[in-house]
Amino acid sequence: MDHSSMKMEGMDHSSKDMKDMDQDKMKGHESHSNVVSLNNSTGVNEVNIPAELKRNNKDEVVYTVRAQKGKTEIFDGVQTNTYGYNGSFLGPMIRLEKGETVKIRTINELDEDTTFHWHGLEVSGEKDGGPQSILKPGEENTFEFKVNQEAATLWFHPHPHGKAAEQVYNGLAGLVYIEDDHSKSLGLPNDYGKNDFPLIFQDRIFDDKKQLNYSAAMNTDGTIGDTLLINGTLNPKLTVNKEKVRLRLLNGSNARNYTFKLNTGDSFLQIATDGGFLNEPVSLKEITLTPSERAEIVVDFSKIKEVNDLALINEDRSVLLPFVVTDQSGETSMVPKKLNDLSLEDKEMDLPVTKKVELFGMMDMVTINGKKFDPERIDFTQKQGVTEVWEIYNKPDMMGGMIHPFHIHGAQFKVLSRDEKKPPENEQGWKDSISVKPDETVKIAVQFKHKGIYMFHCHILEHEDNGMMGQIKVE
Ligand SMILES: [Cu+2]
Repeated sequence: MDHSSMKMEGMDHSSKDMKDMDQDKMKGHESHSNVVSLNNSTGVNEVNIPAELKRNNKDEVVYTVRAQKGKTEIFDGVQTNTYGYNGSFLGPMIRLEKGETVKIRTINELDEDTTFHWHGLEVSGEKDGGPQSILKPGEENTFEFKVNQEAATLWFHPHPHGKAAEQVYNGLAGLVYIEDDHSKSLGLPNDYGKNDFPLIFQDRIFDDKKQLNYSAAMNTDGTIGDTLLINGTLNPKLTVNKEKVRLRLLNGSNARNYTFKLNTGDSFLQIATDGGFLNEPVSLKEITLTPSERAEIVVDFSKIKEVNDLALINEDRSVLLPFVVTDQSGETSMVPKKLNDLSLEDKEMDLPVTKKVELFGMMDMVTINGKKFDPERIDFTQKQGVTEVWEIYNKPDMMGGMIHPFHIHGAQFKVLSRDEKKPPENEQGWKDSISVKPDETVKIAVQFKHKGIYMFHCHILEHEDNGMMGQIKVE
């Protein structure tokens, strides 16, 4: 096709006015440069594994998802007011198979507006559950779609404008697993809750009555807590056998970034990014996930020598998840050398940049291309099925700036470059969210399979609620 006819959309950010500032004087935002540590997990509670949601009907695949209020015993003997899907806190895991047609019935049983957003799912705009798809209290909506993307770990959460952060904080988040023939043939650990575990990391602040008081905890620059919940479990531990174990990590926090590593310094294999398998497993000693990013990793507990006091820890060595390793040797699952065949060096590399996104600001003064979200404004247009290169630039501010995790609805994209350099190996897979550091430029190749209006935004949920969001119309 003729690329010269494609017009540039977005901001011309050729003048990097902050470039000349003394780097030493650039300090990050206080709450993000000096992040409060998480309390160490004491490991007294086995981590809760979300139930797999049952299909309602044998002949057609129908799932029902209800957003509800409830009370949850997070602390022994204390009832905490929480939100959940089909339960009082968080949600179930919904398993989808590539190629099948699925109906999902969504019901709002809250006493406030909400939406059901399918993060990472490639569906048309009106099924995506963005802020334009409000369900009022008592309302429901059923939508049907064909699963048309490869195996991946996705998730769902609310997206009402200005209220997304609070509703997620209160507990609305669930998992979507997509499986396909290829994923089932690989021999990877896939026994749910036995050697294949989802781990949703969320930090919270509890008040002295052990309640989630969002308005008291809220930070306009991103709410950060001192208490870690994994799958809603306080002080979690995970019991595993001496075998290869697949951990599907989801950063479900409002704003906190995590750098996961084993306290022994042992390495692990990353096998999947947000939207599918990497071409080959990547051996890592640590991995950073910003809000909404996922990674599937495989830890071989049969190869780790020091299993006493073994734990998954954060960058600052706070203990996130102690492991209890049994003497039992496990299944003979494997990690094949070849997992996918995504090409990154092909024609996309030569496409011109046709969308420019400039992320800027802090607190409630956050913008994209100098503008705040306006539901009446379409910021970009793109043709269905046509790949365009988006350039995302994180413009520093007087304080230096902070990482913004940039997310596009309705599409999985490829990362072409970070500051004109090849992305790290573990980002050379399908992504729907990408961290962008201050003064960094990230180029991505984006193609939408479906039509409709989609959001793109910062996934620090308070930034999103404060208007760091735009809309693209795919025609
Ligand atoms: Cu942001």
